[in-house]
Amino acid sequence: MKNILTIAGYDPSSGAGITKDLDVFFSLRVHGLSVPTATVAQGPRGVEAVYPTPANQFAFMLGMAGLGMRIDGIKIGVVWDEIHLREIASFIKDKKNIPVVIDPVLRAKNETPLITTEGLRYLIDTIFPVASVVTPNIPEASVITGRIIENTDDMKEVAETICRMGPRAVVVKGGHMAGEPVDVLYDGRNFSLFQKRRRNKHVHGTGCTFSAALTAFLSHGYPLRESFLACQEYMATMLNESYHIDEKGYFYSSAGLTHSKEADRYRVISTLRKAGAHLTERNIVEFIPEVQLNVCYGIANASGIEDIAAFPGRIGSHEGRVLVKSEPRFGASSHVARMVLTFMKHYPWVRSCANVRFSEETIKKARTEGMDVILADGKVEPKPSEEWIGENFDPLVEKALQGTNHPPDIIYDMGDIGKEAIIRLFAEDPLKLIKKMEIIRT
Ligand code: PXL
Repeated sequence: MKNILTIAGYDPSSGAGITKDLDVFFSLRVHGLSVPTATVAQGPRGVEAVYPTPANQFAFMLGMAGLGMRIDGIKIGVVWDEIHLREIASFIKDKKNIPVVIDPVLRAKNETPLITTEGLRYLIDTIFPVASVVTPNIPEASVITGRIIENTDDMKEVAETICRMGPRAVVVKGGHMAGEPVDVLYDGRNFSLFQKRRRNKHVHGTGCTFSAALTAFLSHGYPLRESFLACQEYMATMLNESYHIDEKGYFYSSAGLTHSKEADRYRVISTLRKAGAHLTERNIVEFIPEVQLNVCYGIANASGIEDIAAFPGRIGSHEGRVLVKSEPRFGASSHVARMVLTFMKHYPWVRSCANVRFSEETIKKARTEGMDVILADGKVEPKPSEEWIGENFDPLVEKALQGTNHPPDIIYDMGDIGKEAIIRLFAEDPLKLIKKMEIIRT
């Protein structure tokens, strides 16, 4: 395991600084350590106050971070003052062969200063020369070089100017420029440009996310250009998934949140695939209704059909054998997905459902086996409440669940003219669902 240290400000709202850096480090499978230079008191509407970490406490914590463990990379964000930088300088003095990424944070979005004048001087004079990469945005690059930056050529020039101040490489981030933003990487010899997509969202902590990811990729041994490109992909995912924590104010992003959702989507698909294989192996063909069978599975906190995976075209049969015709996919069913979405509103841990062929024997067997079975009234159709989007709502399931205080295994109806009777079988996941099918086989 690699250990990476972030030396930066603490943002209690978890949008920037060390909370953000740690989130990114762990998501990129490195262990994160942190030493706060200051507490930057803020919320989604911006910074209110900066409380620098007292010099002796800061020095002590930095000493602890270096004790008894190898440090494989260092990221430096908000540094606040020269007293902090002197400690940082002595800490990194003997750390020659590891990436040291400096995000020269000068001001918060609302212009609150996050470094003193003496701090900035010391940062440039003493810390830049030992940095692997410095990652200013346009306003920061402008202050550091005293130049006005209006286009990509200006960005390239300031990248060269900053590189002459000592770091081995410079990334000038173009998010603050009009038009389609470009990031410029200069490695002391060559430029790499990356054209980004403009997003009309103010996402808090993007600079921290970028520099933390860059440190992680570099410490994994990616070359500089590959690290820069990997960061671009990482940033795009993170920005796509950004969210509000309050109706007003900045957007936030979280690597933990984004990656756990991706991991959950992967788990959902692979579990459904296994369930498809079990259906075939055990040839549970008698449960395939006329409309054909589907089995679905949702991610935790599923909020719409796109969060529920199922088998496109449903599962049929041929010559008495179960026929799984397709690979499970998200958004592939609205029918069973609506059932499970409605169920999950009441019992969020029950995330899988199938529409099973109805027979009196099956219902009887389920009851004998101690299952909780509800006969739904197919005629009553409760209206979705305000928060429901129509397509996520199954009135029959909703009606059946009103008045329950624990999740039933089965909700069935007797059908109607031109409408087949159906058993809706529910379980926590598709493998448990298949087990329930095995139990109710007659
Ligand atoms: O986004 C710059 C930044 C970095 N680190 C901390 C911050 C901010 C901006 O507010 O608070 C701790």
